[in-house]
Amino acid sequence: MKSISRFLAAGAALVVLAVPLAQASGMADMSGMSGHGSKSDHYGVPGLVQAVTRTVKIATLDTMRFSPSRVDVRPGQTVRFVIHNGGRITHEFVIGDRAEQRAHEAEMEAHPGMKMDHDPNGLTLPPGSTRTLIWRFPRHAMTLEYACHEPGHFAAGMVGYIHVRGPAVRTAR
Ligand SMILES: [Cu+2]
Repeated sequence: MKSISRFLAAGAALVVLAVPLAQASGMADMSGMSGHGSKSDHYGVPGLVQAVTRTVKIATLDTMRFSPSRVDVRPGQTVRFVIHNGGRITHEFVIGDRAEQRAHEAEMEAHPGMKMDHDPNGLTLPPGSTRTLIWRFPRHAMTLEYACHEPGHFAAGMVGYIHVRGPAVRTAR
């Protein structure tokens, strides 16, 4: 019985995870049709692994920097970010526009130690870890930021820039 209920719990967790992702990609496909939607519509949505056309490696540095600190992508492109923390302290990698980064920073100040892994646009990276985030960028040109919101890091300049520009990528689906 115990294993069955554990199995059911795992299934329920998968459904809970799958629904927001499906909703997010559905919304992105309707971009331009209506102004409302999730807060992340306009800066992209979690991407599907089958849609990845490019991998970008980024390192978090204990000097409160990302390397590289600038990435250029094309509108509509789905990018796999592979983030490596080779340092001695925990860092984050959170994608968003400036308003999202400000809001996230305020949230982290209010709740220190909070782990952001439940947000689809962010990762927490303990020392020595490598993690992956797949993101599909919006179909319009804009500048996004990736930032670390561990206490004091964003204020110290731990932010990078993603320039979405050039001809849009044609997606198969
Ligand atoms: Cu950091």
